[in-house]
Amino acid sequence: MQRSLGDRLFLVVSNREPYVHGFSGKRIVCQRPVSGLTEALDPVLRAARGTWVAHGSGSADRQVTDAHDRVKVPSENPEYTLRRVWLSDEEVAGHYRGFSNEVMWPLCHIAFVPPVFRDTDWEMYRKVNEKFARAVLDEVGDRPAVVLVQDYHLALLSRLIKAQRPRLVVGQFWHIPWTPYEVFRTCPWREELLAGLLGNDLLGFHTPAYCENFLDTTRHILRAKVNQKAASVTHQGRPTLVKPFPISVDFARLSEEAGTEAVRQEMARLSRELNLAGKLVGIGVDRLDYTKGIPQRLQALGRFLENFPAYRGRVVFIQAGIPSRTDIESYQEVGRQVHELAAGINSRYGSSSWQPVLLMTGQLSPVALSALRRLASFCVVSALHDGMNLVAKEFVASRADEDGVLILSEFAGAAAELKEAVLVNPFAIGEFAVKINEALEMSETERRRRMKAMRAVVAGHSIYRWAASILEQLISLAEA
Ligand code: GDG
Repeated sequence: MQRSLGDRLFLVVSNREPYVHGFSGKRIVCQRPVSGLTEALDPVLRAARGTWVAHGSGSADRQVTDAHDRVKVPSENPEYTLRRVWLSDEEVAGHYRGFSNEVMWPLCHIAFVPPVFRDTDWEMYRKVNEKFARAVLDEVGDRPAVVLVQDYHLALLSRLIKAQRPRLVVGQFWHIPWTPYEVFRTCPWREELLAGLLGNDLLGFHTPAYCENFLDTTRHILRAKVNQKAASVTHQGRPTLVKPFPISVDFARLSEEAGTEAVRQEMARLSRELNLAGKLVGIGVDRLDYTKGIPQRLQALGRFLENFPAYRGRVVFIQAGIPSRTDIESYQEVGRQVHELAAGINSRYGSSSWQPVLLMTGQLSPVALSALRRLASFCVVSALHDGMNLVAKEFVASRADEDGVLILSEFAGAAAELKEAVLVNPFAIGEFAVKINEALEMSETERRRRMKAMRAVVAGHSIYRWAASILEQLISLAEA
């Protein structure tokens, strides 16, 4: 990465920051947020020694930044610069909670939760995108730079940056799906959002299907000129390349970490405390989000225990589900559903010595997550719609022992690559229950064959390959 960057600054922009400083009593502590995006990009920034511009959301964030709102991270071993953008409560409410999470998120995911379109949120979304543009332009100054904007919170940003610095190379990666145009056209600000995204020189999605949906949307809504063969779309005389870049994980690190003494000890501790000895363990690891299909997963588990009674008393399903976006009603609702379903299954099938479902709602450490992945006979990813889903790839990366079955939703981007997973339609509960049984009945030889094949896929395309291919594409645009 460093070789291909040369003397160019690599600047990443996202709403969420990779390190959050908060108070614990009087002490300042630094935490990593639970987010696929920051998990994926932090190692890239470390390798590139670049700058990350993001909203400073921690209560102690201002205490650790300098006069230019910058702090070096990670604090114990500084490798790159984090430039914080300060947002008022009102801006966060309109931009993040309102427009980003109640319009863009449901609009781009087919999870049957309708978007809530409010003019005031849209105004705030525009305002905050302008604020980010000022911070980026200030960071870049006159330097040669490659800018990589992240995600759906900043759909208008690239166009704003390019309006000031037309020669700057700007790309954007969209971490969530792009829905068919028939869905996207319901958005009252569809033209502005699309024009904002077409301010990019390069726009990346996880899969070819999302790229096609996007191109189709621009053709229908903006009457933009699409060149399928060149994977490009031209609007108001400006071309944007639209390409798939399936995101990944740090395979080598996860694979190695899984074999460490710390993880072995954590496996023993969890096994003891959760009474897992002699049990077949299943896991789910998700933010409590309605797109992740957690209620469907629990329903399928209930059906499985109903239809395959021989497994009663033998299977423990651990759902790590950290609360997310809890100020939005649809998120509170999914949290309630998950708790009710887990309690229902436990009271119906459980006994004084065995609870089939264990919910863990606190934030887990990387070591604990690694231990859970190693303890599992099967991991369930049952998203109703998911850009990629890193949990699936993390599970595969952690299984250096080449065992364990991945049950994966057909509607997660990861299904396009992890073809040796047991694929499910999470809406089809009966079929899903049968797949859980299939996973548990699978022979060791077959489990190993599948896991080996999936490990080869993830190892061959780690997060560094992902970043390098986007960067190479951006640099070749810069040099063109
Ligand atoms: C978006 C897209 C895309 C989860 N629970 C805990 C925890 N996690 C970690 C997981 C994983 C990350 O959070 C979640 O990543 P995902 O990819 O599953 O999902 P999103 O947050 O929705 O991410 C997604 C991603 O962006 C990247 O492009 O794959 O499709 O929606 O790393 O392990 N981590 C900790 N405690 C938990 O309880 N520490």
